[in-house]
Amino acid sequence: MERMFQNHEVRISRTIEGTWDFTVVDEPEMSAQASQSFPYRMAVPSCWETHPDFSIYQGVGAYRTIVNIRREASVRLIFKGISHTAHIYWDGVKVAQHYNAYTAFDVVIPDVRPGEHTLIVAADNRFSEASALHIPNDYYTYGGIIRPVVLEELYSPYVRQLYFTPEYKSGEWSAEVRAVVSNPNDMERTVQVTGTLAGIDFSLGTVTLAPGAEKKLQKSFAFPDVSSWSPEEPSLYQLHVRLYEDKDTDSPPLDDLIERVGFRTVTTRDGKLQVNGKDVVLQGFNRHEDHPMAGAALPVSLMLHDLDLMRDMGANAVRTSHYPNDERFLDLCDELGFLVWEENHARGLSLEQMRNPNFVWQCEQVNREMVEQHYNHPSIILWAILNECASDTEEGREHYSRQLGQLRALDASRPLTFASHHRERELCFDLADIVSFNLYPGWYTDEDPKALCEQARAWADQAGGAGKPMIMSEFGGDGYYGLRDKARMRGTEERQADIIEANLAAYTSSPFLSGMYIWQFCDCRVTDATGWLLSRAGAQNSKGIVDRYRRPKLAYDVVKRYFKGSQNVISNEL
Ligand code: ADA
Repeated sequence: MERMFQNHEVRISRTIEGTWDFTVVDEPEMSAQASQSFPYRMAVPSCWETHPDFSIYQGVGAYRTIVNIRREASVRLIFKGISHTAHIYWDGVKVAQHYNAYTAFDVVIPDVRPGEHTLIVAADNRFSEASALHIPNDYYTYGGIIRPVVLEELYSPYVRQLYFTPEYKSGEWSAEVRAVVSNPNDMERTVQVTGTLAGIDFSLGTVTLAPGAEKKLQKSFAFPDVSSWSPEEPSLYQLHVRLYEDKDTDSPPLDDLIERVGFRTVTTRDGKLQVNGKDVVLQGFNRHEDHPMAGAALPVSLMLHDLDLMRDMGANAVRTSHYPNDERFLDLCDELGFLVWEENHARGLSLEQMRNPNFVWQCEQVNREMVEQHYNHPSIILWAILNECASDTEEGREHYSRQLGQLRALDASRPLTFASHHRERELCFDLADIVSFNLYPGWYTDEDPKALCEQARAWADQAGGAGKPMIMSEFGGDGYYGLRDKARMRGTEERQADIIEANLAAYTSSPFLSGMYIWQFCDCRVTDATGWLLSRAGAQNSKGIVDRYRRPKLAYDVVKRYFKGSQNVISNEL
């Protein structure tokens, strides 16, 4: 299942799950050669590292399956995530290519005959100059079809995308609904677009589409009787948009799309962050999509287990470090009322790495796809970019400025931030709505967390961040699961618990903070390489509060004590 709710009542849509034929090849195009054999079976979705023969394989993996089309249609394939570069072949012909593991892409194949067709997906997870964002790093770039694949049969214009923007004014909810309608056919079509939300029927109007054209329709409507979405009561509604033949809404609809939405606002005011006008303090975790048995392709049960553990510790927030997450995880956050910081894909890129000729377009694409695809999740309250990149340089600043501008143009309804480790050298705080610091007192430095946090506030104030809310976006320390010692030396669970305690004691008692995210929820696999960062013992980042199998370390109860003990909603205004 590709989402946690049904997306269509009219459109014929199915996920192509199960096992596909699999092989490894030297280069993607070899996968579509008629002579190519596929001796393995591989689960879809999954990471190939979970197969015993490919646990450390980096290269090209080719997947093949046969799909059956019942009657002539345009076929739309949606790939929710292929790591990291995808090459798609339909009946031996290349139809699409896409970079980045963490965002979806689609391809429409017109006039597909009824019968059997061969779909081949070549996934490439090699590091090279062609990839500016997937690089050797402090997390692992897995290989394969890591998120669901959806096949849709289109017989008419279709609703490609919906955007829902709630607004609260004079004590009442309204919302702007924007529909993007596409015509995959080779003749002009005129369709009517209607919708339903919370029992209210509305019309978005009529649109005429030339062959291959796409148009947007948008209108605002009042929804007087809905309940707000909030962390305490995450009320969700189905937004169901249907297409009809022009002037003929009595006939059955031609197409439909269902989104699930929530009514809430996010604002920043007086140096604080508000959800529905109430000041909130985010208390949560940085989380990598990583599990020893599943790699980056966690099944829904394990995603939910992660959120259940976070909730058990009293967390109300999660940061999708350092890339856009699986939509099903975001769906679960919508359902459970988690507040999500979602960020684009980048971690710790130096200025030299940002000069990769592919950096600009690859960032532009991941930013656009992240916002377009995840726009409707009420749980997402912040967008962020470029974790720990070169925001301390004038040249880096140009990238931060352009990317934050791009996000603002795509979505004016959410505040923007980025996580900085540049301390007093930071040059970009004036560009963001919220200032966020990654600082590791007690681990990488010997500083006192409270004094450092106050110092960080002063740095932000001097560097263009005055009056903006502030978040401690990363802090923590290594704790090797099972390594316990009364001496509490570095790396023991005891020492990690001490570091977490000192940091949480400081931040939960700092009234000027709007949030804190522990680094990190679970231990994660990292690139196995040399160099100070990547030579991590066991090729894993061991700063998890639970280990890779989600077994709690000693720090778990410390977090629980602090997160459950403090009040995360400070005032009630709405
Ligand atoms: C950084 C970075 C994380 C992780 C962490 C650490 O701040 O953003 O991805 O590498 O440090 O464990 O050192």
